[in-house]
Order: sequence, then C-alpha cells, then structure tokens
Amino acid sequence: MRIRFPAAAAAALALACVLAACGNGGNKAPEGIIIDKSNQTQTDSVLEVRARNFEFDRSEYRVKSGEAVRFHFVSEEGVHGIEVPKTGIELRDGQTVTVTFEQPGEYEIICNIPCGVGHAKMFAKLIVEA
Ligand SMILES: [Cu+2]
Repeated sequence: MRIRFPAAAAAALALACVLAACGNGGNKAPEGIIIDKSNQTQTDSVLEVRARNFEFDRSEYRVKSGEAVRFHFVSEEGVHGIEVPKTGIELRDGQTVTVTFEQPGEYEIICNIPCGVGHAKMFAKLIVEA
C-alpha cells in the first residue's frame, strides 16, 4: 500500500496533465491557423522578427491572411524567444515555422524567456491583414 498509492497518484496526475494539455502551455493552434513546422509549404513570403535587450526590431509586424508566411526569429542580443499567444507559435533563436492565418486579426508577440529587467516590456503587435 505504501508503494502502490504514490504510483496511483502519479498516474492520476499524469492523466490530469494529459487532459489539461500540459506541455503545450495551452498555446494550441486554433481553427483557421495552419502551422507547418517542417516548412514544406511553398511560399516566398517571409516575416522576420529580431530581438535584442529589451525590444523587438519593430513594434508592429504585418502579414496577409490566406497566405503562407515563413515566420523566422532571430535573437541578436541576449537570450530571447517569442510566443504568439492563442496561435501555437513559439520560436527560439534561429527557428522558422510556416504559418497561414486564414482570417484577418490581431495578435501579440511576446518574449517567452525570462531575459532580464526589460522582459515585461518585450511585446509587439502582429496584424493579419485582409
Ligand atoms: Cu524576455
């Protein structure tokens, strides 16, 4: 009993974790956003976001809806990563993902690595145009 109970508790916890989609940070791609991590989708459109201490190279980035875009992230100074909440997009330095937003909309781009004193100020807008 002393051995089995913790095992059962751990199993229950693991199951609860699966049901709550743990490990995904709740940042799953919703309907209307297609994410191609293998970057096989054909496109000439590129969106590059560059970060330094403690800002992005632009306050606003624009992409077109219905068009695949190569979303690329570069951390030029310091250790930064980006996340676009509610889209499933998360990138580390040097990473690229191909994304298609089927609908126009507005999202936030935030730094998702605690990078220092200016961390909380690191955000930009991502505008998906019609
Ligand atoms: Cu940060």
